[in-house]
Amino acid sequence: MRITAARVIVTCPGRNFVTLKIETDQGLTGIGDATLNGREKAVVAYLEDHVIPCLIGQAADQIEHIWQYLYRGAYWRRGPVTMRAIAAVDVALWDIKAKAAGMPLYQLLGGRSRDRVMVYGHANGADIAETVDAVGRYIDMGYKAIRAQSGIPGIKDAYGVGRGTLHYEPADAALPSETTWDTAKALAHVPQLFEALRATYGFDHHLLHDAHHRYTPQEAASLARRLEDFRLFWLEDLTPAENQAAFRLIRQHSTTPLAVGEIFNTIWDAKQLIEEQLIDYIRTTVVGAGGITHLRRIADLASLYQIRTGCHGATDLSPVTMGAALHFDTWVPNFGIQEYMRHTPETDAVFPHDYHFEDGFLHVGDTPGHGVTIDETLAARYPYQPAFLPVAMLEDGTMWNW
Ligand code: EZ4
Ligand code: CO
Repeated sequence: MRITAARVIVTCPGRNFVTLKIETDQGLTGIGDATLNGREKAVVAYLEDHVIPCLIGQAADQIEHIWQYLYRGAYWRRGPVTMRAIAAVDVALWDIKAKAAGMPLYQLLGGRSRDRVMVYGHANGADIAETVDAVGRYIDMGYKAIRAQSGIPGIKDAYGVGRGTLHYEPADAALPSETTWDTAKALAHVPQLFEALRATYGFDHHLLHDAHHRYTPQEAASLARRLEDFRLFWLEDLTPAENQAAFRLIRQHSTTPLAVGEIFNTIWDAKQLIEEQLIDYIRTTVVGAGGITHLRRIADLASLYQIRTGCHGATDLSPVTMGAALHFDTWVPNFGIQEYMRHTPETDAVFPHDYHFEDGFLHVGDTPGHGVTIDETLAARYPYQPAFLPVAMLEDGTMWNW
């Protein structure tokens, strides 16, 4: 079975998505997600100019070989653009292989390790009272695990706070919007949020929080320690992780479980964090880290150290990534949790899929392949719209980490 054609489909049903479609001489096709939030066109060019010409004529069933060809063969390794392009090819080829076998993708990975996949939803509000209400709505919808973020007095557009809809979407402006950050204000506020949540709902639900890279290691250690009594499922991205050893300081001071990795591209970004057991959950997902082929290597390394998976699943990862991730989650022995920020009805219509949510869990489908397709006619009705993620600044104008 040879690859005869491949093309990139860009669509914006409320937000931008980049999808790669691969065709074969057997009539089988597969799709993979290549969306890089706020930098979409870079991956489009990488695929169209530098990847697709090399794919034509290759054996579609040699997924590992093609992965190595694109990774080693490019000479220039790693990075979000390269690894998302490789992920798109990889997922499209796994889709084709599973269709050729007449099996859902999780069967090719080794079959089920579980019946259903626990997910966490995103609750947020302008202040603590609003966030407490929002968490209540997620509990009513059946969620077992909920991420809670709240506005912080004195901080403009704190990370994770939506504007009145269930579909929080940070990439919402044709140029980056300016938000602010103040660590002292956040450190005073976040423990109060979790105190209120535990006082209102008790300890029957898993609560999570995303710090989005804002704290220094010392501040991060302080926050993790002060949240211990509220028994979080995890505290995410406390400090930037380019310096993986920074997490030693946090670990020395707190037993709050830590999650990192949604912006990692490869196993090398997480190697020290995993080998020194500095984290509890690894957040890399299919589109972020080179597809199924590379993600399962990361999960296997993590499993040696009792670290579990917690795949990134924000709305900027298309339903194609969500579908592929659910096959991975259904198989991976050291599964922890899956992020699930629901897509809009417009997005779901462009990407018909066979997974479904029920009572706090996502259920993978049994359609051969990864179970997600693209309605190209509908996709064509939503042209690309420039959209950037915001930037974050301190009060004096100093650039900070968004
Ligand atoms: O800000 O995916 O855990 N989830 C997150 C996301 C990220 C977006 C960035 O594109 O941190 O909301
Ligand atoms: Co995050």
